[in-house]
Amino acid sequence: MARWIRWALFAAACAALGGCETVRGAADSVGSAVKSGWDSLWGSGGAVAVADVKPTQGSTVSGKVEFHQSGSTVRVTVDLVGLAPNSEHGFHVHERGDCSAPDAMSAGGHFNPEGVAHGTYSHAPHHAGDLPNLKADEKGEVHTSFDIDSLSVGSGSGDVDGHSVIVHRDADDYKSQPAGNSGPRLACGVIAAK
Ligand SMILES: [Cu+2]
Repeated sequence: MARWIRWALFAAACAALGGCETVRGAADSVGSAVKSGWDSLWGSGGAVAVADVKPTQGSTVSGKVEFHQSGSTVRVTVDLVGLAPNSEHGFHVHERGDCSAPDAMSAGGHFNPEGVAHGTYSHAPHHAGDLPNLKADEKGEVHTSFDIDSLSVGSGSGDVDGHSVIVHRDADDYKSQPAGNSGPRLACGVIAAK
């Protein structure tokens, strides 16, 4: 706060004196202070990874998933279109960054670096790649975000870089092994760090 008061007094003094080149320099340094505060809020470096999500054969589901490292957690932002209206879908990070098969089975099973059981994303044990079910709105779209502490971006055993995201036809029951009985794969996207 003191910084702002000093700057305001300085700017007022300059204005009173009629023009002052250093006002611009002072304003720039305030701007960079705001930016560094933003960076620390979003964690070291604020690493980001993105997946362009594409439909599997016979599906119309597509969109984008972003992973933002924010301190010790990752904020996952999901934007999808082409789902059935008001439907619910299992959603996970899968082991392999390979969406080449028509049914996306090339992506393998769930990303599970700790070798534990499938479960609910919010209670241990669960796969690092276990995420909350996605709920499509009345237009068949998903626009949501949530925070996950089992994943990371750019470093650590939970690093999403090089893995994939999968959207399933059915809801994940968070119990059935190994994948929550969430059915075939509607869409797949390889996750790449930016
Ligand atoms: Cu899955």
